[in-house]
Amino acid sequence: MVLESLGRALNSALKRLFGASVIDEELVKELVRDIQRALLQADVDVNLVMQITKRVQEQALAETLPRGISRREHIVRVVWDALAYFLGEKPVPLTIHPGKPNVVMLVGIQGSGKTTTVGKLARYYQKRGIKTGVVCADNFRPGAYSQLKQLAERSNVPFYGDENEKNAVKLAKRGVSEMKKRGIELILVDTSGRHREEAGLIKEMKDIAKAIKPQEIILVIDGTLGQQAGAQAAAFKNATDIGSIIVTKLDGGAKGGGALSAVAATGAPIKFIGVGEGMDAIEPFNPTKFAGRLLGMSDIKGLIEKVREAQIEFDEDAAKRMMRGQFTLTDMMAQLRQLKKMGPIGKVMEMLGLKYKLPEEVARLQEENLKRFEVIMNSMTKQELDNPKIIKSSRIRRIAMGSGTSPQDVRELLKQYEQMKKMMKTLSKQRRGRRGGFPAIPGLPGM
Ligand SMILES: Nc1nc2c(ncn2[C@@H]2O[C@H](COP(=O)(O)OP(=O)(O)OP(=O)(O)O)[C@@H](O)[C@H]2O)c(=O)[nH]1
Ligand SMILES: [Mg+2]
Repeated sequence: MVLESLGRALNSALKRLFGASVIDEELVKELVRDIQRALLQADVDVNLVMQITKRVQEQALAETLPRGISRREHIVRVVWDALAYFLGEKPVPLTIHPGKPNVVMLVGIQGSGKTTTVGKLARYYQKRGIKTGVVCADNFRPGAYSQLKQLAERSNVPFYGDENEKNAVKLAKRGVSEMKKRGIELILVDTSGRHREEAGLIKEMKDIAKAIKPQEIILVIDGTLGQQAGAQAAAFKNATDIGSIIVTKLDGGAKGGGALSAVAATGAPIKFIGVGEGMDAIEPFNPTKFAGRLLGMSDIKGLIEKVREAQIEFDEDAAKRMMRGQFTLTDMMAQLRQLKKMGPIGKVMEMLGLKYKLPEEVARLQEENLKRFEVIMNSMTKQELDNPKIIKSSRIRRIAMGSGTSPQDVRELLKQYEQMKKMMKTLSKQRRGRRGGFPAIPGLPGM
């Protein structure tokens, strides 16, 4: 597993939580101490460690618990959130415009894993249907040419290189134009790592970048550097505004946590991580998922689902449409499904800061009803679902026949729909009378 030792330590900290009979301040203190120890061992910067654990301490015993979540689950989630936050929170994917040449250049100090990563990325994108090619612009290291050529051949990816060219800028330029001629969509340029420090690296990066105008420059950082990786990331981030980062070797050394958190702290986006020597050992970096895995995903997977469900799936487009008075049967079904998960929709309204008492029948709607509605709706056409007004007697008969229900059942569904539609109208009027928007609550986009 990636960052095995950190994961193990964090997981055993959580086990203490699940094993305890009472959860009190003392236990949270112990938990926090365990987490601190685990993070410091993974070479996470002391200040970051303090911030992470402060967050945990403050939120662990918070007075109100999210609906349906136990104190233990809440604490796991707080820890998980804190870790994700310090790993960068949001994933930032590499943007590739298909059908056009996308030039991506990899730089990094000696031995950081550039060539290997070029090979891995080529394979990764080739597999996903992007025409990918690799360019060897490293004329410094003997063997660089054949190293990349072999990797390319193994994945069946076009390769460009020239062992006799002494000028790296020319080499890069020729390689890129060659790949463009061949209609390659993702052109990955491997550069030399003759530098041992950031300053020299950045000078050469600028020279080559001027010549080939990459849409993105990726700094490859060795994750075994631990928190020292932060300095490299910071220097790089200051030098380019089209930069992102790949942290490699997170399968090895115990310091990967330090490297990831230090890089994330600079604000430079980490797009992939390298997790092994094999050609498939690369993963898009998703801080939230990664944090979950560190904590032992199998243990908290259910929790994540539970929390997600409790956070009300919220389709912003649908909500906006509804507020304009456009409310379809499909919308109703989505609402009813949420209701099933969430308890009374009135509660949802309350959370949105709106006072509305839902008609009793709707609030009491049972699962059985929901299932029948679903069956009935399956026999409707898209037109009917979008515009139930057109459903008159003959259509009602057809739908009842098709779904094995009675016309009365179909009418009941339509009645339910009318009621909810009315409610949406009332809501939307109420909203217009207020100060122009829903207050944002956690987990829900503001409107
Ligand atoms: N365990 C592990 N090893 C890796 C990973 N990425 C690269 N390596 C190894 O690190 C070593 C150096 O990798 P290269 O790709 O040659 O590094 P480079 O940056 O191109 O090196 P130079 O061109 O000399 O600057 C090789 O032995 C790779 O197999 C990784 O994610 N995990
Ligand atoms: Mg190399």
